Amino acid sequence: MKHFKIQEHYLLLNKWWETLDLTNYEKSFLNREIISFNQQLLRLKEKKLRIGAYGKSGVGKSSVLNSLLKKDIFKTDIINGSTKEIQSETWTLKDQTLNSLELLDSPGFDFCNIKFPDKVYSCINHSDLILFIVSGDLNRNELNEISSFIKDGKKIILILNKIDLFNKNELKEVIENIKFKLPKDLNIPIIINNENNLKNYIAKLINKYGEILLTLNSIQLADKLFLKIKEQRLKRRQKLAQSTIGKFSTLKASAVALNPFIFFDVAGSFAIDTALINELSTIYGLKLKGESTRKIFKNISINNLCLGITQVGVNTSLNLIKKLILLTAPFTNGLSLLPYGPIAIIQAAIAIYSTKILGKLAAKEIYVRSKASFIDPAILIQNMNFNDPEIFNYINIYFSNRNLNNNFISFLP
Ligand SMILES: Nc1nc2c(ncn2[C@@H]2O[C@H](COP(=O)(O)OP(=O)(O)O)[C@@H](O)[C@H]2O)c(=O)[nH]1
Ligand SMILES: [Mg+2]
Repeated sequence: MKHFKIQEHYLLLNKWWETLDLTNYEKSFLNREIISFNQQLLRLKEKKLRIGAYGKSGVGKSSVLNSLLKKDIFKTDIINGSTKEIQSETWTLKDQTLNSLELLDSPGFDFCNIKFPDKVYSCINHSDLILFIVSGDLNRNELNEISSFIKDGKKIILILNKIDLFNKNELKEVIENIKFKLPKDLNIPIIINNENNLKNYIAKLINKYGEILLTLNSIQLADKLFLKIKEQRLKRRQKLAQSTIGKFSTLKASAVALNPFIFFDVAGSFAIDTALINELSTIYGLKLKGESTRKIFKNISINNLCLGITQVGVNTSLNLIKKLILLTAPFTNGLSLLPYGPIAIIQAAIAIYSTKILGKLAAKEIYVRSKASFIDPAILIQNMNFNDPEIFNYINIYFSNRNLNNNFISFLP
């Protein structure tokens, strides 16, 4: 653990950020996220760890932080707390690898006088470490807040405050109850706020994991921003792709329907499909050479027999009918040309339908291939080695949730 290279991670993350190449629209769309990520990146560079206190009103958040600071910095109040906005204070702890520590005090999450409750959650959610403060057994709201943090991949410590209000047996029971309600696999530490107990625990934890917590949190924030950018880009491409597919369907339908010659379909249809695949790949930023286009085309046709059959099979059988009609035409004095109209319409409908399916499938195929061109900050986390379950478990939870949210198939045409 001593060899953890925080500087190296900062450089990698900074490089990722610089090469991201955001458009002006993206910059204004994600303005808030970008600002807070920049701040985090700066804290990573300066090795500044941020610790946020969170909990209901009146549990003693401000008091706990004051006891850590050994100074009455944050205002406390008998009636449901007096903190109305997030406040911060630098905490000097001796014997640490980090350059500085910052403590954030927050209004109670259940406090109805807060201007922007979402902002409080998201600000504390950006901290590298969360002190979740309670003054007794956990209620349902507290559990909900805790599970949100866990889903967001946050490292939290539960702090039991106001223990002077319990006798020994009651205290034991409260701790048992809390333990029972917390998720078992995460081993969230429950620390009693008793004299120097809490300070010693945090000091030890930061000494061992401070740099890792700061780095992981920075990468996680980068990752969350990355997913947002990706979603936004895919949504924009979805619109473009949809209109391109529409354009090609119409093109093909008219080519098929208007073409009086029976030879058009196979060769002409392939040319249009190839052009569509190429145009879609340009939209998704994937440069395709002729060979890859054919591969995508082949993949789609093999994996989607139905499409192949509608496309080729129906075309051929209709062509056959068309051919027969045309062939018989001279012998029937043009009478048999009459059914040619409806057949052309059916063919055009099939052309539209199959081109739409082809476009959707091609976009999916192209998207999967183009994924490699996104630099994914999560890879940075995967490349970090930690054998410590304390860190490893909560990163795993972050990843399983991330992968659930990282299903971008719905943003494809
Ligand atoms: N009995 C007792 N009261 C406490 C303790 N810690 C804080 N308090 C009191 O609880 C009230 C609310 O504390 P405060 O820190 O303002 O809570 P916050 O709203 O979570 O910031 C204040 O009157 C504090 O004096 C404690 O350990 N024991
Ligand atoms: Mg307070």
